[in-house]
Amino acid sequence: MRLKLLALSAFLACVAVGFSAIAQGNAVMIKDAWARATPGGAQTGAAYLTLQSPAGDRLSGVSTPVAKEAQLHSMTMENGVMKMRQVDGVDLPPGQTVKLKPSGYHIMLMGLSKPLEEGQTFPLTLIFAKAGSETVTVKVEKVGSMGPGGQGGGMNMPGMTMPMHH
Ligand SMILES: [Cu+2]
Repeated sequence: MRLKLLALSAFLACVAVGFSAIAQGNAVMIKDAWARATPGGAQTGAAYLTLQSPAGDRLSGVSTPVAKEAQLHSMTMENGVMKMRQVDGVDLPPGQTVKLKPSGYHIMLMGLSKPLEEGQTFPLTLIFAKAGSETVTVKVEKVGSMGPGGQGGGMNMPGMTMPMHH
């Protein structure tokens, strides 16, 4: 019983830490910001995170000091081929959790000043239409990770290493 309680409070503590970026009012909840390590001399990386806006908002821009340019991209399957495209924003419907993740919306980091290495962190600034800008810390996970904390690391989806249109 005591053990169970301990486990529960540890879980709650994790949840609390995960959501510690919550502020009042229009603020957008941002959590699980992570990126994939970039192999070799790759100059392009991708970052992902989870967003929720109680009032509804729109993610309209991103920037980071580690890359020349950060863009919002969508990824869709077309005729069995993964295609990604730049989008000018990602809508955050009120109260809905929006996950930027591999195979969906993502933040493309173009022109990395140096490779992203597993275990590293870097700042990423998100610009919201209503909430203004918010800077979060992105944690770098393994090459090929499918989620924060290295979920599914090592799983290699051939379609995910896409040829860059740059
Ligand atoms: Cu992309």
